[in-house]
Amino acid sequence: MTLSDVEQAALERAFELARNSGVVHGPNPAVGAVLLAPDGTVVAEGWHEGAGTAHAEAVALAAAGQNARGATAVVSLEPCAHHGRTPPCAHALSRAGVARVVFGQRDPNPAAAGGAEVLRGAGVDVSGPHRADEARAINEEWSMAAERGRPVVTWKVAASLDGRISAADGTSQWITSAQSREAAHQLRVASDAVLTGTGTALLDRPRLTARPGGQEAPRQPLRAVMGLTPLPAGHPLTDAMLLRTRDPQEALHLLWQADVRRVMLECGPRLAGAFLDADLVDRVVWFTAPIMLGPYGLAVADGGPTTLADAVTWQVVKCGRSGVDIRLDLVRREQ
Ligand code: AOF
Ligand code: ZN
Repeated sequence: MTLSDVEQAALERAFELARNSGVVHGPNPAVGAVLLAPDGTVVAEGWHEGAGTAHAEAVALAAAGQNARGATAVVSLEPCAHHGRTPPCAHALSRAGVARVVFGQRDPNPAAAGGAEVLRGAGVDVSGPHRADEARAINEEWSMAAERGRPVVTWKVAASLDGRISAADGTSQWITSAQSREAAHQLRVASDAVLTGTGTALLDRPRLTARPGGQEAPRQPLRAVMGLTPLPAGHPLTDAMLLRTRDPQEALHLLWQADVRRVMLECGPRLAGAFLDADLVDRVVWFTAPIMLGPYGLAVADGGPTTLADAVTWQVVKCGRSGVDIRLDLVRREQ
């Protein structure tokens, strides 16, 4: 299972190609591949540029041509074994005469996994996973989604010290500082979809677009609204994706089918309760403004544990200031 220095360097290079590929959204991972000749020189490199385009291995094989014969393929992710939008890389590698395959992360996508076994079955020497944590970190959210078979959900909350997201009359703009709102737009930029409920849509009339620095980002997340209440004509979200359900699981399934893997949840207290009760919140980004809003406007108004022992504990992974506010980044504590 040990790698030569040349293979180690090639794996590092494959990680770098993946990180620089620009793939940070959508249903496909960032992947890099390097083909090494038997003497250790680099024959070709390749990287993947997103869903529908050739996989990293296929790009490298095409660049190498006949020189792939007898080569070692070093890939950041286990080569795929399935016909998805593109043909299986495991077969392409063995057909091209590649002698050895080194990979970083094992493919967490059940539909595509098994490439290592296919390659071994074809007589190719396979070594991996290597530096799996590092490789996984390149595609952390994509991996989380693949493992769960549903999009990863980040719930963003802008609340007061007393955990309120609106005042008694429903006003909520703006509880948190401009810096926190800017950070929220950055979170939208990093998401495949921004999801809210019809209740919040009707009450706040949010646009849900990503506007970092006050400018519409060139690439916008899908805007999605879930619920059964229709939006009136002229509402800013009538052209958003309408998910006619109140069930978080069903909404996530519909979003998954629309190629969404990273969902940012920006919602009212009832939808938040439904997602929490269904255990479908993976991360929370919680902004606390140093104000008190009184007894109305709870961040979560539905569900919740009936006794303390049943309460979910969250783990604080980051804690810091955001303008005059406090920002907490939390993940669900693994049991
Ligand atoms: C990629 N790029 O370089 C590799 C991938 O629908 P497809 O055919 O593009 O297949 C996507 C799956 O293939 C993906 O989820 C992953 O499991 C596997 N490997 N995908 O997009 C690549 N090597
Ligand atoms: Zn592939």
